[in-house]
Amino acid sequence: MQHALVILKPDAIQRKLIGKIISRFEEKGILIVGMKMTYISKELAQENYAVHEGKDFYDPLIRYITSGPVVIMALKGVNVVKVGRKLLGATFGHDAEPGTIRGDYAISNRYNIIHCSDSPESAEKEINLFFRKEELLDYDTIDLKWIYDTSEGKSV
Ligand code: FUP
Repeated sequence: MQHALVILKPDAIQRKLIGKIISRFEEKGILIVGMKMTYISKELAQENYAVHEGKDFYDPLIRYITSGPVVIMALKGVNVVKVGRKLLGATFGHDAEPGTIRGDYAISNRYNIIHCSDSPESAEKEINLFFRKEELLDYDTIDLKWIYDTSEGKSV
């Protein structure tokens, strides 16, 4: 199984969308294995968005992500990076398809509600950035055998 890091950004919290957004992941069959509500420090934000350093939207992006509490989740599921990115929709709210999280709740280029890792490699890096090992929980839910075919000893 794969992991992905998701951040419900400050606009999601201010607009009281936490429950609705988390439901999308739960209903899809994705397991939440770590979750916290916190502020992101400037240093952590800069590290998380290092690939965008130097771009014109970098400073406002850092201001935005550090502007209020966020909810950070570590997710687990088959191909969960790709699935998570699909659930989010396109980066800009006005581009994102209706039915996706950004498509339903965002219209801005920047205030786009949510972040999800874009590769398994960045997922691992981001999860290590925001969670200590002991904050990631190893458990299954009782519906696992109806979310996946587990009859052959693996989740298909
Ligand atoms: P995504 O992976 O979909 O979150 O998008 P990017 O990594 O390309 O961008 C990271 C964040 O920068 C976006 F979520 C929003 C912000 N951004 C801007 O504010 N302006 C831009 O032109 C592009 C991205």
